[in-house]
Amino acid sequence: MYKLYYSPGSCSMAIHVLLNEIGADFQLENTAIREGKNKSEAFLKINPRGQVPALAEDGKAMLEGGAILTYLADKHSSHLLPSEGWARAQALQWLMFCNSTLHPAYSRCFWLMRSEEPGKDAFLKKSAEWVNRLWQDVEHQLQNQLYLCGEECTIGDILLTVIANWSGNIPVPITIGPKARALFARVIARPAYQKALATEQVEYKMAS
Ligand SMILES: N[C@@H](CCC(=O)N[C@@H](CS)C(=O)NCC(=O)O)C(=O)O
Repeated sequence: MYKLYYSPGSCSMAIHVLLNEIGADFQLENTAIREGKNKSEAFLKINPRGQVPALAEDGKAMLEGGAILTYLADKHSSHLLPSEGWARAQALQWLMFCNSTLHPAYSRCFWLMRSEEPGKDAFLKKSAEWVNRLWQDVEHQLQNQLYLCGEECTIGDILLTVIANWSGNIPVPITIGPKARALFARVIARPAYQKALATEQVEYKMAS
């Protein structure tokens, strides 16, 4: 039995969706960031950085969303992560793009929004421009295909869809193209995604 420490709508939602996809036996622990539960003494023992996701299994805890997604997909032989070769390399590349490039680009905006430093508005504008540039890359990738890696959904598409839904929280317009929005519509239509949205009580706002 797994236990997922999550905060509604945050990056941990991608793991929640994957746990549904693979039909895993799991429990959820709401570690709501808005309520400061990620900074509780109990959770800091699991992740001293106070960040979700964390996945507990057999008395051990695993951190870092990209690694958790890869671990679960491999362990449960999920079709959402090809098992070898170029197809796997591409799926990992786009997962890492979401986890290590797009997610930190949004995080930078959120940090700046909370900052009281002089000149923060100019930095926020620049940071949002970078987010928009990354969405242009995604749109380019989707010109002739339905998903990031071709015609099949992979775990990167799920994380991409989760991250996109944060866009309305940034007070600078985030522009996401029609191909990406159509991808989000396909991804959120999956029963596993619908179930996670309902359980976390999150409204999805970015699909076309
Ligand atoms: N690299 C980490 C990033 C995790 C992360 O930034 N999580 C956010 C939610 S999307 C969080 O917990 N933020 C609260 C905080 O940093 O205090 C991962 O992929 O697991």
